[in-house]
Amino acid sequence: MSKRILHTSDWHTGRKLKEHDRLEEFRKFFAWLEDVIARENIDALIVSGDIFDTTAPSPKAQELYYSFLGTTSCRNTVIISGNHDSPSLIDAPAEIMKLCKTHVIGRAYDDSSKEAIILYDPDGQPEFIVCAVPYLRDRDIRRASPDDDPESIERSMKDGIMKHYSGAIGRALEIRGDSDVPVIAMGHLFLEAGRTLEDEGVRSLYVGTAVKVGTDIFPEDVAYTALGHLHSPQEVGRENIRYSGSPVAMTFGEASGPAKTVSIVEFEGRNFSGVKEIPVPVFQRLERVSGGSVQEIGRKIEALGSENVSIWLEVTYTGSEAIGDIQGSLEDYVRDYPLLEILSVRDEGSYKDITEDLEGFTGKTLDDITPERMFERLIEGRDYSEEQRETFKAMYREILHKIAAGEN
Ligand SMILES: [Mn+2]
Repeated sequence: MSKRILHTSDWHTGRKLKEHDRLEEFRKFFAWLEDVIARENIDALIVSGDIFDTTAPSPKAQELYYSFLGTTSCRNTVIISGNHDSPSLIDAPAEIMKLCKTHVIGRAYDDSSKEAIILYDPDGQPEFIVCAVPYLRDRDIRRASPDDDPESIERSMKDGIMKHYSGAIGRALEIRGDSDVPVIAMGHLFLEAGRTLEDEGVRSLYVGTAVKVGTDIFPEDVAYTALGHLHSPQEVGRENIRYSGSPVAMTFGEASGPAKTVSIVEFEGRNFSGVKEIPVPVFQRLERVSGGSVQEIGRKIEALGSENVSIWLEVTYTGSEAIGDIQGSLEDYVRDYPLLEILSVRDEGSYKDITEDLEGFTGKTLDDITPERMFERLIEGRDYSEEQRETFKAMYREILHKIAAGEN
């Protein structure tokens, strides 16, 4: 008989957009998710990190999360923390969560074999073995040394990640033995072949510059690898290694990218037998509008307004003529459409002066330039040796990584 899991990640519950509350969207998402779980006869729910958007989510955001877990019809749930989560906040209710068949792993164990978890079917037989490896922080996998340089840090982090996974997966395969129970690996990390929205021309603050590892850390014996961290749904290398992607568009850039999905994965015996992506409805439309004049932008706003649905707008003015108060000039257009709301206005013209000075940046806005590229540009003109340059770049990447990971 076949068995199925629902794989999702990167909920970022409590996420705000330009200070706009999005709790209503998350409430609708959880209701929709529960419908899918019931309709599709899901045996286990697998959530691969970034449960909350910050390490200190609001009580309202936590209420949505706990209400969903307390009422879901899913028999078993496994949740790991991501780089945005507080490991101790995720772990705090671990014991009480077990009462509702939910396993949470916030902080990595020193002994990673403890992250191999057995899920049981209603007859008390093992149904899945899950390697619930949370996002691995520097201190989880590496001992700092006074001789550290950025390259050795990266190398030892990679080694630490490999070792940690091999402990968890090794234990899971040992438990499985000759049985027919599928082994599922989880992770919140950046695989080398993973695609980010940045590759599609959208800057993403969500990924940062975490250490990347190869797909070879997941042996063929693992039936399925359920990943989180990258927000576009995608398989990496093999059909059974996947990022489910985030269910709610985090930014205007994400909203214009690939459709949001959750993944339903099927197993025959111990083997992966197929995956289908279920598109997540858009609970709040986000649209980018740009134009070289207020009138041009205004016409586009009117066209969206006539659709008569709630739309949040990000407006970009691309004209060269300086306009004092673009937001004010556009209010006349939105006034007639109560369902439209302008969340942000970008004046590309004002960036031009800054970016045109910088060779290679002409015609780009600050949003198109990655922090790494800007830093490279900064040190290019200076009298450093190639070796010094590489060292500075690696140190800079390390800082970005720590910011993205929410570490201090
Ligand atoms: Mn994320």
